[in-house]
Amino acid sequence: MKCFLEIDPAERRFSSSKIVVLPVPYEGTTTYGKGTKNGPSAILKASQIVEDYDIELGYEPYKKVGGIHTTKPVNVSKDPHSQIYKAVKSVIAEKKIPVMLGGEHSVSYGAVRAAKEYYPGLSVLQFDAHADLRDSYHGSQHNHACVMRRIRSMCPAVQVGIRSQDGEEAEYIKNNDLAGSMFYAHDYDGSSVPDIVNQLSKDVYITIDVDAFDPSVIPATGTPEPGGLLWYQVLEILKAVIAERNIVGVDVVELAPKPNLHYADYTIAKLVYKIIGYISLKF
Ligand SMILES: [Mn+2]
Repeated sequence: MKCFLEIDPAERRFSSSKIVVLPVPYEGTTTYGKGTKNGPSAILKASQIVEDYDIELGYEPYKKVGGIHTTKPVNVSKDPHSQIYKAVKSVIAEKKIPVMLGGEHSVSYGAVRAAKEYYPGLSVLQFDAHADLRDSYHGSQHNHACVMRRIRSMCPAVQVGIRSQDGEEAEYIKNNDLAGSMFYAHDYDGSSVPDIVNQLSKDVYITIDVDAFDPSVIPATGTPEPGGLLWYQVLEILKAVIAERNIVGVDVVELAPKPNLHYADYTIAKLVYKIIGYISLKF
């Protein structure tokens, strides 16, 4: 597997890099289209042609964060959730920011668990088409459709771009008074950005299921839903949140690369670098 961006090996050292990219090729419970285990390698490959220089920021973000280190793929062949937890914890323990590339969405659980240990006041910002608030699905509490239910049992969350949930999830939202933290796609516009920021605590973990994007932006995902967010809408939210909160970890999950649709892989590689760019504004 390649490293993130085509940069000099000296710019990829763990010791100096504030950003550590972790490929997590885990796919255990996908529901519909398959292939998210191939997400990390496709994103890393596409990152080779992402321009190092960011026009919006006017510099090369990787230089400002001391370089970007990419780890070996996390071994998820056995006990994936604890392997992910350990890998993310080892990065946070060094005061670096983990940027995890999935893999299916259930990978976020171990990462948030690790982050919460170091940042007890943690909150989570989720971009997703799906509420992911089922208690269990297809017999597993660690199905990708349950990840936000698991995360909400650990810390508060704000959910953006949602346009698919079932009746049980609707009940859960109602019974737990969570409606104010759900930003549904059908009535989303930019005026929601300050409200999203204000609902997040000081330390924030960001999880991005790429199906939050409209399928015209990202068609390569296992469970696509029409009516999603567009590129600049997502960037606007990310920029505001990253400027006003302390980002302690990030993941981008559920890309399922498809032949002849390499623009989707590239878009996610670029998204990851935009996030690193917004984080670099604080260095
Ligand atoms: Mn989803």
